[in-house]
Amino acid sequence: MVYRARAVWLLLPLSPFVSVSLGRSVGPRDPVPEGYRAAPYYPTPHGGWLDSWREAYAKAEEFVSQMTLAEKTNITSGVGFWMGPCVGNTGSAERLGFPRLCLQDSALGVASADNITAFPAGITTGATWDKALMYARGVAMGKEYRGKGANVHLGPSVGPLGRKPLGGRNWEGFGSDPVLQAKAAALHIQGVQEQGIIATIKHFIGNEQEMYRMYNLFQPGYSANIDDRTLHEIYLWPFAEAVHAGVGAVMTAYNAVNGSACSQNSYLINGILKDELGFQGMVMSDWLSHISGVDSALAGLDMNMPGDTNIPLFGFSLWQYELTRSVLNGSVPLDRLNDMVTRVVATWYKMKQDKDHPRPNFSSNTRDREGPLYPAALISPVGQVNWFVNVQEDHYLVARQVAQDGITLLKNNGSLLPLSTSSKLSVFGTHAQVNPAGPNACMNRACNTGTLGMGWGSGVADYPYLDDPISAIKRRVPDVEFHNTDRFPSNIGKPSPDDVAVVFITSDSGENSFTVEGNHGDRDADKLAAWHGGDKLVQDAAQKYNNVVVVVHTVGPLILESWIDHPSVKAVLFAHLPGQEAGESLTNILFGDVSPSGHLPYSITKAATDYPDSIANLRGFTFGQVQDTYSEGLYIDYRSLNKRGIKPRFAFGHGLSYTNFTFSNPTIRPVTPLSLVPPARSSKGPTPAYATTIPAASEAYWPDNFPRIWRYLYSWLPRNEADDAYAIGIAGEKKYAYPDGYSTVQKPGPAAGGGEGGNPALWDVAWEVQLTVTNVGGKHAGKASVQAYVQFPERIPYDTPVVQLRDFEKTKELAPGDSETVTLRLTRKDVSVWDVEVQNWLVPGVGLDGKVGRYTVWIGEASDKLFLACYTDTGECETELEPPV
Ligand SMILES: *[C@@H]1O[C@H](CO)[C@@H](O)[C@H](O)[C@H]1NC(C)=O
Ligand SMILES: *[C@@H]1O[C@H](CO)[C@@H](O)[C@H](O)[C@H]1NC(C)=O
Ligand SMILES: *[C@@H]1O[C@H](CO)[C@@H](O)[C@H](O)[C@H]1NC(C)=O
Ligand SMILES: *[C@@H]1O[C@H](CO)[C@@H](O)[C@H](O)[C@H]1NC(C)=O
Ligand SMILES: *[C@@H]1O[C@H](CO)[C@@H](O)[C@H](O)[C@H]1NC(C)=O
Ligand SMILES: *[C@@H]1O[C@H](CO)[C@@H](O)[C@H](O)[C@H]1NC(C)=O
Ligand SMILES: CC(=O)N[C@H]1CO[C@H](CO)[C@@H](O)[C@@H]1O
Repeated sequence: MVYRARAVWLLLPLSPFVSVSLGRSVGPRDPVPEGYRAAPYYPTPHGGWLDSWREAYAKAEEFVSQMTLAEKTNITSGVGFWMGPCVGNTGSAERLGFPRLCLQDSALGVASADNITAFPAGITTGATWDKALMYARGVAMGKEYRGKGANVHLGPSVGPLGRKPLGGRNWEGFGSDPVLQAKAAALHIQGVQEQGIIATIKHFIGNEQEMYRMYNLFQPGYSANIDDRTLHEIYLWPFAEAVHAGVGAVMTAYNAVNGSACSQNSYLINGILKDELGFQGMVMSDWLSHISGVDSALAGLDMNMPGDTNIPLFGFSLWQYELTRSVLNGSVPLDRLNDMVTRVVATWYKMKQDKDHPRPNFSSNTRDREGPLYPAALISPVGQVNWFVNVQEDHYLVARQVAQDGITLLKNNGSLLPLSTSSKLSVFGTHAQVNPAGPNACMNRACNTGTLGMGWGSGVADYPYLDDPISAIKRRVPDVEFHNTDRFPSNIGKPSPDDVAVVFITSDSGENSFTVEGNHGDRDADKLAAWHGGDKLVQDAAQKYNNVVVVVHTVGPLILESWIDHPSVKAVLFAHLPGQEAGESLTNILFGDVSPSGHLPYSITKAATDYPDSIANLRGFTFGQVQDTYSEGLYIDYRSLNKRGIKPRFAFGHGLSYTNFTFSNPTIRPVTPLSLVPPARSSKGPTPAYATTIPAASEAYWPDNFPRIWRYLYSWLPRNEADDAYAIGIAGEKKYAYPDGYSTVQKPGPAAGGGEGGNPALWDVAWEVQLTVTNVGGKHAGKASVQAYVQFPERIPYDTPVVQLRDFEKTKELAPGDSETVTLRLTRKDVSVWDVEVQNWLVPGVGLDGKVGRYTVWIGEASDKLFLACYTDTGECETELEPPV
């Protein structure tokens, strides 16, 4: 979420999040369907038991043991909406040298800042299928966050995962498959965190539509009802991989899971995330989703953002001074607060932010040099807030490479592409040109005017510039004819047979804090049709021209049936959401400087109804809590289509090139022998130990004559209130009404855990497949995408999707005739299923004799172009096979 505080009137507490703190009893609700249950899981596992975090925790322990109660509760909470330079600002412990932390959107660049790079969106990055680029984009973004003095990058996003094609924020993530999301996220995190910036994986979990996601006065946020196996094998998978990559922070989702809000769901945070996945960093709430004080702390939340209750700007918080009170009165054990604060401080040490980390030198509230330091205070001290530090370096190159290598050629009949710069070109569509009012004219990009480089909402950044397609085309073909309209002009003369029309169409979506042309975040109005009559524009152009190239800027799949088979529509390029480098990245492809090498990060069906209702449609209004039940289980996107034998128009992973590749000489090699059940985990190492007695009330007293800022959130209490709370705590008679299943006894942790992301043995490489990729096209250089899908053995006691993506690689640019050897890996987890009875990852192919049965590793360029397979039982590989789907 989040807006820029452009004007003081915006600060009036007329927030679009009109909602109140409802505590734990949240209003009338439709019952959660039978069988879905949010089980209690207490207490929060202490952080610090893993070697990889040992040093950071040792430093944190030393540090935290010197902190007072009010210092501790100061840094586990924001200080209020619009109370500092960033979208989230924590309190500080200045006495000890701990700064206010700056948390900043978005997943595609530093939001609301100048002189940054507006990178291509996640979905475009996913479409590159290029690990090196996923990492490089993360490195560049991390450098920009650091240069601006931020501490925490609020990305990457893997939830939504893309279950529903209409979902509003799918474009912030990398595509509708857990493995594509997971590998992209892990590489992004690695790139960002190597720059000393804490990455945040979000939104945990089940945030697959925008509509009804939030709790408010009248209605709880919807409940995503997810069964255990589906959670593990689909939605949790990228989070597990992110934790395995050492991610420093996790943001919870607005919605509920199994009826319990994600910001206070003890099973999810304490159980799944912190115990099973062994997450050692900090868990924050999404903005203004904090609805309980004591309960959320017990459920494992470590930081509330931006600090306010869910009606912001009144100066009220459920933590800060209230958390101080809850510790003094004995309701939140000091042990829990110590763990919360240790997690925050350890994460800060882990990214080495104690060493010369810059302070924020930008303001997300204004672009002026000077401005209020605390805009929400109305009467605020004023000072310099922007230093206009240019952090771009040469990152436009990475941005352009991602935009270019994400461009996905879906169709190229008669090899119309690449175009010659001497062809007579006519360009149609308003989306070829930047918004005439400027690329940032709409707040949070909440309009679809001009070139579409990103969706809308909090997941955006300001464009430093937008290299639009028409400018880039004009640089190549100066006398191009541009028809800046979405209605086909009636006065077009008869084109000659070789003339080419290039038609730009779009589909947009975003966060539901804004409605654009009737779309409430999700694509609920335009659905899977192109906006602004784009499909008609293509049809009209195809009536007139023999050669039509369609360029699609889109947040996700569209239904293309009204024109895709038209003989004049020869070429279709999905350019996804290219960010600032929309122009040259496209012309490099259009005119053949490079071959397209993007592949679809989702399937494009022939009809919206090719998916079951639970995926195809958004959950609409009901009184009470909207129930979004994942009745399709594992079967989303291609898993669903393959199961039901429905051929999509373009399959997941599809993408053409100007050249052709062959895959040859496949070999498979067992690496680590597998057992049915993973080897036993090791037990938890020691964690920091602190005194657990209730601290003195004086640690919470307001200092005398403190110059407080109106509505700013502080962690101190008036002397009498601190004393009263302390008296209750020490007497210990009045007990908090703890939730069912509450306990303070640390658990050894589940068998499936043991390391970051789960049992470390899950990442043992089980098989390695190698093959040779050769460019046999003869004319154009190009990069090939190599995708590995696993098919589970027959006759196992689990229903598994026909094929599931498990690894992918992209070759370097291969000149005609050139080859590259590509290696793909399958881990133990890749060949396991989550057994809900055993509560562990089992390798169902392992028989009673200990031998591993036949897993088939299918290799190809797309999920429906799998002509080559290797078998784990015989160690043989075959080529020229019939694809399994
Ligand atoms: C939701 O309920 C299902 C069915 O009881 C259960 O398998 C699953 O673990 C629950 N998930 C969470 C996160 O509580
Ligand atoms: C909490 O943070 C604020 C803002 O940085 C600071 O003014 C205040 O002194 C801090 N409180 C404590 C107890 O350190
Ligand atoms: C302690 O304070 C918290 C925060 O105000 C409150 O929710 C809780 O009920 C209090 N506990 C007791 C035992 O009074
Ligand atoms: C970028 O920084 C320069 C100063 O280095 C400043 O003049 C310019 O206005 C900034 N750009 C934007 C878009 O704010
Ligand atoms: C491809 O073009 C040929 C003529 O060049 C035409 O016969 C055929 O129908 C076209 N196919 C499609 C799918 O448009
Ligand atoms: C690639 O292979 C296809 C199918 O064999 C063929 O039709 C096409 O002409 C080839 N393209 C190139 C550029 O070699
Ligand atoms: C508040 C702050 O630290 N601002 C710094 C931002 O970066 C510029 C350039 O490095 C410094 O001059 C400012 O002091």
